[in-house]
Amino acid sequence: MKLSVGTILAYSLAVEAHCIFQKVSTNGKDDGSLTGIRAPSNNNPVQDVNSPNMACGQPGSTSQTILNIAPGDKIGAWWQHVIGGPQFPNDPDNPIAKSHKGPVMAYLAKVDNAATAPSSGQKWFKIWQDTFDTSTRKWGVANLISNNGWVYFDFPKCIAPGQYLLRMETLALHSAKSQGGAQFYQSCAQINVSGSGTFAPAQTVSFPGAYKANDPGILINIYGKTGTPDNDGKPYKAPGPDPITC
Ligand SMILES: *[C@@H]1O[C@H](CO)[C@@H](O)[C@H](O)[C@H]1NC(C)=O
Ligand SMILES: [Cu+2]
Repeated sequence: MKLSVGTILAYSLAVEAHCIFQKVSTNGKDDGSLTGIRAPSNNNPVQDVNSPNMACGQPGSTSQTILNIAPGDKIGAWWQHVIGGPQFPNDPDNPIAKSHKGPVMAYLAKVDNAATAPSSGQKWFKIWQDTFDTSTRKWGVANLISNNGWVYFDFPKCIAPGQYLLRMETLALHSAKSQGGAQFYQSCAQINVSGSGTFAPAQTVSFPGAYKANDPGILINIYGKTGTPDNDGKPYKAPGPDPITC
């Protein structure tokens, strides 16, 4: 059989093993699929750091729900291969293909109304990240995979009450050695924070804008001397600002 280039392309796209952030849990309570989430409807990554989709992913699902969060809550963010979970039973690429290595990050932007605020034009600050452990040579994504797609972090105690967009990002670096090869997977959750925190970020970033295509955490060959994706055990600096400290 003679395969056309188009056929081969369609096939290789179909077997790509990407992922989507699509659900939140709060202190172990599952908030429900796509509830309070703006998620892309397909799992294709954003690869242009200047795309408006760097904020909350390609436009897809919308929700009227705003999730209530208290400072100090244990937040879970759930990533799966496609919306709903695995693409098919025993999907080996759920929650994401094991080839995908890189950091997982969380950002917040203060908004007046989390259900209606635009994804673009917001002022973001980073609240958490799981990047690369030089001692175990494990990437943040590896922790996501071993937890069936869940990443957990404590919502910072100092965050001031009000509504925010919570931007969750997985950055896959397996093809990042050429410019434009890094894969960005992000969606946003719409949240309402209670309590009496007073944190006001001294600096914020924009999406797009925060990242440059040649940032050392984006244009990077993570394959060490032995050809394994372990960054040769060297420290890795994720793109964007450092997470806030309360
Ligand atoms: C946000 O949380 C505050 C404090 O718990 C609450 O009074 C308010 O009704 C909440 N707003 C929304 C939109 O859920
Ligand atoms: Cu992928």
